[in-house]
Amino acid sequence: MRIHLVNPNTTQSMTDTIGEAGKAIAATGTQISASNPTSGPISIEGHFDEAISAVGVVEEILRLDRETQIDAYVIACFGDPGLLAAREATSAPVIGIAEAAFHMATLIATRFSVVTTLSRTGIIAEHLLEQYGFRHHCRRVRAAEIPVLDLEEDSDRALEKIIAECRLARDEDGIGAIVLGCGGMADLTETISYEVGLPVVEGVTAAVKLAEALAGLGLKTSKVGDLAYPRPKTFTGNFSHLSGLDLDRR
Ligand code: 5HY
Repeated sequence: MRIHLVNPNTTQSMTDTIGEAGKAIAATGTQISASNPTSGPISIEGHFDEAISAVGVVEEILRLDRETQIDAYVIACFGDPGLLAAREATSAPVIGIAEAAFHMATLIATRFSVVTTLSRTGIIAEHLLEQYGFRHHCRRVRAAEIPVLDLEEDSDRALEKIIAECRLARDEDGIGAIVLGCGGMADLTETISYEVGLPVVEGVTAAVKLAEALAGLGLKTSKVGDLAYPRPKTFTGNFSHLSGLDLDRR
């Protein structure tokens, strides 16, 4: 089985962190690969970055489906950018790390809090909690107030701040688990869980295991209704290469 992780930001070192975290927990027989778009934001820290990155996510999935056989995709950014568009574009399952982490957290705790990077992106997680139906399971979306790339460039200080916020969540929120709110935190799960004394659910690893389950069951994205392949049409300008794209016939 092949699972491909798409890092929607364009920072290769974070893509490497994400890929290594996926490989570390993949089952025997599961091949993990990872990539990021060549064009797009180096980090995703708000609605504007999310919108731009979503195109790159879908283009990466179109490219990989053209070039090889992928059994499932993971969108490795906590805003799940481009998730439904990606599901239109491929028949493989596509899992966002936020939805994966929320699902997993509700299986081990009745209440959890999210700890993400910047408070300005917290609303994105709140919107997803509502959209996915987990709003009443989440007590609070917190932020360590660290720029996303500090996870790569100032990792010791970033870890300290994340642990401190997780400890506040443990002491104040009445929760049983923590959800880490950034793909770049994929290698921090064990350390944070040890330091905080709570189960920690991290989206990349949760999504890989869910992807293995879906692919193992032979389940693919439904092509009936709104997730059917996009209707072929003309695209203009920078997207003209998508004109006449007829994925049904591929
Ligand atoms: C992520 N940004 O997972 C999000 C985290 C965030 O570049 N990868 C990013 O803070 O929204």
